[in-house]
Amino acid sequence: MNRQATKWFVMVAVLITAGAVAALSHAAEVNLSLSSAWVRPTLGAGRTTAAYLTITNSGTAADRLVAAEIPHASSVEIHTAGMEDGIMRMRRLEGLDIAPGTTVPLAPGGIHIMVIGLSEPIESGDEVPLTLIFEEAGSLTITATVSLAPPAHAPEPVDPDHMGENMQHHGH
Ligand SMILES: [Cu+2]
Repeated sequence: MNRQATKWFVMVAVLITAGAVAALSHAAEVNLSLSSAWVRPTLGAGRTTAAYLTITNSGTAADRLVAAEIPHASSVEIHTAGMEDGIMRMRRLEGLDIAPGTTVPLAPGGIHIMVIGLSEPIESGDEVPLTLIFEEAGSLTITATVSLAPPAHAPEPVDPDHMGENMQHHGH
């Protein structure tokens, strides 16, 4: 090969390699699974509650939770909770990033699915379909058990002092 030909050969090789890398990155996949879903029963006349679960992305691409649905709820929001000035406060999130290779626990005292304006009460022992909508994976539905306390294998509460009725779910 003369010098000019070598130069072209290298250039073509670089382009082919770049193409292969691009093809590989396009092959990156989201592989989401949902587990340990539970929702608190409504209490008395209250029609607002919270749902929790574990989201695992065992794929190689990121995804983002952007919405959630539960039957008979007027709205369902993604919330985060935390202590601010000694008071447990909740804040609405526009979305929740699920990085590849991570498990994201939604648990009391932390990120949760806020269920607002149920048209009928839900009681312990019921089962409720919880649908999560992701940018890449689309809609995924899991059956959530209605329970006052986290079922076995559910993510640990973020802050046990602020579980249950201590958590203010109104006025936000
Ligand atoms: Cu909330």
